[in-house]
Amino acid sequence: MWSKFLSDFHIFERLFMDLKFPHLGTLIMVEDYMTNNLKKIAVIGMRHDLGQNRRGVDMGPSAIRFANLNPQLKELGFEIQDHGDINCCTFETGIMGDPKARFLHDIVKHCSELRDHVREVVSENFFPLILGGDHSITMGVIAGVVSHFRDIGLIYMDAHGDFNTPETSPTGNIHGMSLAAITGRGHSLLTNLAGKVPMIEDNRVVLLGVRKLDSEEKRNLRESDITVFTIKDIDERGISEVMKEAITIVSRNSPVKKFHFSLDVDSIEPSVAPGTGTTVSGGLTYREAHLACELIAESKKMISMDVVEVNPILDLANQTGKLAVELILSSLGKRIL
Ligand SMILES: [Mn+2]
Repeated sequence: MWSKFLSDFHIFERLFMDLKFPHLGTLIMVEDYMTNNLKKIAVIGMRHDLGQNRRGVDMGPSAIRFANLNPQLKELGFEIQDHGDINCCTFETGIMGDPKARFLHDIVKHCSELRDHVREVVSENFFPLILGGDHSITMGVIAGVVSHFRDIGLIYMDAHGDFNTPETSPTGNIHGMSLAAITGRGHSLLTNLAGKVPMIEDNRVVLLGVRKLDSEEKRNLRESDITVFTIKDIDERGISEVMKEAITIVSRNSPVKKFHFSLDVDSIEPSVAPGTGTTVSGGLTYREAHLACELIAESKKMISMDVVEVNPILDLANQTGKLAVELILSSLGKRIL
């Protein structure tokens, strides 16, 4: 009866959207979502490595599942629907095209497919958990989430800024352009993935854990309204204080008070997370990473999550795959006591 009532509400929500009362539509949607929130998880693997040039990150979803993801999520009380992997081109079958934005058209195609898939699971009241793949997939994830929930915030945890455009990128690797595209900067095929530009406004975005930026990226980030907490901020203030402020910022500036969490495992210290392509020393410690995730769980405001850049070929006996699972569990509410 209750679910029938809620599904009828969906119709009203759509009507409100169509009638250009987006906030009213969003409010109803969030109420609806919260009644089911965090009960059902849709796991989607994205075997995608065209956004960078180290082979192996396409095997990330297997490594994470192999580290016992689904049984442990079930143990936490979730209903799991594993959608398997979205198949993507490989270096051999893709077309590199313009070296300033390598594999652009293939990446747009894959991200569009992922966007549609994410939108569908979100509309069915599933929490989308996306396993990468390189960080370019986050453009597709966010495009899917914002085409259902408008105006969400974003916590982007990364050693890098991912704030390049084809004009500024020293490598042409699109995984270094994700955050720029999400906030409306760069190639129009990427920025337009959600059909609205930007997908997320700067003031709803926190970039956290950064310790390596290209010079143009640095300038563009300074000029943006994105809040950046570098590793120095974390050293000085502690991860707890920084993370709480990050959650406040992304929720305060989001009318729906919800955010997406994008976790690049290279944000963590390479001795703890060696299985990733672009390591930078001096990252988050094991405990800092866990505490960050635990605080996210406590906020109860995370609406979707992706974990990216796990590269089993560079890993040591799946240490980084196992870490990814632990951090997913912490983000979804696993507690010590
Ligand atoms: Mn990244």
